Amino acid sequence: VHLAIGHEGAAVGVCENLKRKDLVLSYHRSHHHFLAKGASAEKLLLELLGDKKGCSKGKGGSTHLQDLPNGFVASTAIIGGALALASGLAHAQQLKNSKNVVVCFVGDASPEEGSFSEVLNLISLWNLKVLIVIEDNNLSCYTEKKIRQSFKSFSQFAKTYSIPYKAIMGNNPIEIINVSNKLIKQIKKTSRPAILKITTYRRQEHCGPEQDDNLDYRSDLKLWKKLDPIRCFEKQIKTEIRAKIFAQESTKINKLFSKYV
Ligand SMILES: Cc1ncc(C[n+]2csc(CCOP(=O)(O)OP(=O)(O)O)c2C)c(N)n1
Ligand SMILES: [Mg+2]
Repeated sequence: VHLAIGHEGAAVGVCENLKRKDLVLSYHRSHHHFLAKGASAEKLLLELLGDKKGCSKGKGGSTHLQDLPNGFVASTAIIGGALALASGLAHAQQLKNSKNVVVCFVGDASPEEGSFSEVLNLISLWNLKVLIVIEDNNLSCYTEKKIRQSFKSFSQFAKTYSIPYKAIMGNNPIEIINVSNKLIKQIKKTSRPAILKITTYRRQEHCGPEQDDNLDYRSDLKLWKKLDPIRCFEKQIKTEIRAKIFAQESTKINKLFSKYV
């Protein structure tokens, strides 16, 4: 079970802009994408328990989720695997003259796989409506990017294959909604793919519910706990509500004031 605690902003921010018929693919860390695309939380829990009433009849488990009526096509544990499916799915949409966009969520380890470059080449050449969302938590299991990757930025891939690229932080869901809204509109209008890199943080261990701060393989743990997207969103909402209440009250106070002056 690969939990997505800390990654929620990316899933909600992107899926908020999708229609039910738009299609989503995901990787081994996929619970948040499944829920954000409107699939049933109960069916997800039953799936984790291996129950027949689970979204994949209890046979897929955490890493193989599916909800076709809600446009959640599949999650798959093979790194880079979902990307190949996304290009095929988008090609099928193109042949059907469909307006649907295909969103493929991947981790920061996927550009280390050959399929990443192959898929970028194809989706660009064939003008496929694919949005690749890289959830960059800096880790592949327990290994940081700096000792895994020879390239400096994912944008280098985008440039090579002439694909529009945007990089944002993953702690502010409102910003993610706005940026991905523009990208998705652009993909639908131009029929060109795009890449969105979201810098995020994995709160738990690679697998399972534990959080072992003593393993000492992470940088910036304390800072990221403060940047948790749900916490940030809660603060933002409270500030907005306070501002609204103050605006309402101040009109009343001003009226009262003018009555007595
Ligand atoms: C082709 C392939 N190689 C290795 C693995 C083993 N593996 C499973 S998850 C994982 C880490 C992936 O990291 P990332 O893509 O950044 O996703 P994250 O777990 O950080 O969300 C690895 C190496 C795999 N599933 N598939
Ligand atoms: Mg990662």
